[in-house]
Amino acid sequence: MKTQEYIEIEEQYGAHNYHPLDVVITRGEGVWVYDVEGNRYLDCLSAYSALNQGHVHPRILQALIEQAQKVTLTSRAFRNDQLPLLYKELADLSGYEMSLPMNSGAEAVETALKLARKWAYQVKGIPRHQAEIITFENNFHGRTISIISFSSESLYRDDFGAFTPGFITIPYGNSAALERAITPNTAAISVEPIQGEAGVIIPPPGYLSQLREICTRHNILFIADEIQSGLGRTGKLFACDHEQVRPDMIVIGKALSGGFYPVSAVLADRPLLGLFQPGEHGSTFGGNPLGAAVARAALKVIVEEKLVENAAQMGEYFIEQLSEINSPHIKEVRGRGLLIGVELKPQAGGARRFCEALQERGILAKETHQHVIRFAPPLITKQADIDWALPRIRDVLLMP
Ligand code: IF1
Repeated sequence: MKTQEYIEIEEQYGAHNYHPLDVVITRGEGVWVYDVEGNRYLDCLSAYSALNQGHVHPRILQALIEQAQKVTLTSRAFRNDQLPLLYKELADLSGYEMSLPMNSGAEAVETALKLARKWAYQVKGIPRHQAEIITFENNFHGRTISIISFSSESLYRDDFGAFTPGFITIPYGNSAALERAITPNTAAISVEPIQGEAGVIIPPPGYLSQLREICTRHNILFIADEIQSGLGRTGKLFACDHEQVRPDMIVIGKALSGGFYPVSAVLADRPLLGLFQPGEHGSTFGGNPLGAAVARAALKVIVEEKLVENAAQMGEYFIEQLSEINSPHIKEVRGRGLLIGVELKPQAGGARRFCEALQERGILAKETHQHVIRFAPPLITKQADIDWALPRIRDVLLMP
């Protein structure tokens, strides 16, 4: 079947909640994907950072196959022999004493919010049902009703109320705004250390440590959503590490499974994660042995293949080279590690046409927020891959 036939079937039978580029991928390997016509593309999106280890990483594939032949799902009514090892390895890697496994990123964010509320009532002493959680403009934490209740993007929320109460939204990048928003009922802040969906927005230097200081001073939990920025993407294990900030809870997902399987988790120390009692929270698939085995292999690849270090080095090179492109369309090139945004001027006519032109030249990238092209290739990217891409990117950015 040809590309157009797949697209027609998809448009007829599938819900139209996406506007994908017209490329039908049938195979992936490392940093490359192949479409049904046999064309090859450099993947500069990495499934929104879920593919930090690259497509179909052989060691993660092996773990998946081996575990799939043994046992895939036990439910948490019984124990399995993979989850304890994932817990231990996550603790050793992250420095957090405990973790709680879920599946999608949004579920793990919901988990963190529930835990913050429980902490507010049981530990901080906020009157029940009065806890407030502070969030930030242009945030992206997922698609559930509670999460879109604090979205500032009308597309994500306007037709989907009634909303979950208990959330306050303040500007991002301004620590004085946090100071002003705090009340005796403030339980937590939930923040992306770099805002991905908002267009790779990097907060001003010192911002995260200011937030940390304010939270500590007011006895407020610092929840970092590192679902996109974590696990090496920005050249540190966690983006908060750039400012030596240690959140009270870190939410991870995406690359925790190397793109094989949805696995997410909340990381925290025992005084917090120990608050959940049996029955208060859970998930049929969360912590299943297949997901746990895949996550263990995905973490091992990040460490043993030095993907964090590679992201730092390749990111610096990629950003430097992109910054040298002298295009009248470019407003700013910014990024950290291999999470890079090229913001175009409004007159450029939107990032979409540039992404389509990149596709024609064998590079898959995705626009975000109309004017930003996001470059986020897998963390296994080598300099030769970037050198292959650069003249093509330059070509596209020099289009009229
Ligand atoms: C889609 C964006 C990226 C996330 C952060 C939680 C989640 C995400 C920081 C939820 C998910 C994805 C979802 C994907 C598009 C994508 C995205 F453009 F929408 F914002 F990456 F930049 N926290 N981000 O980035 O995780 O429940 O999806 O597993 O199509 O919605 P999830």
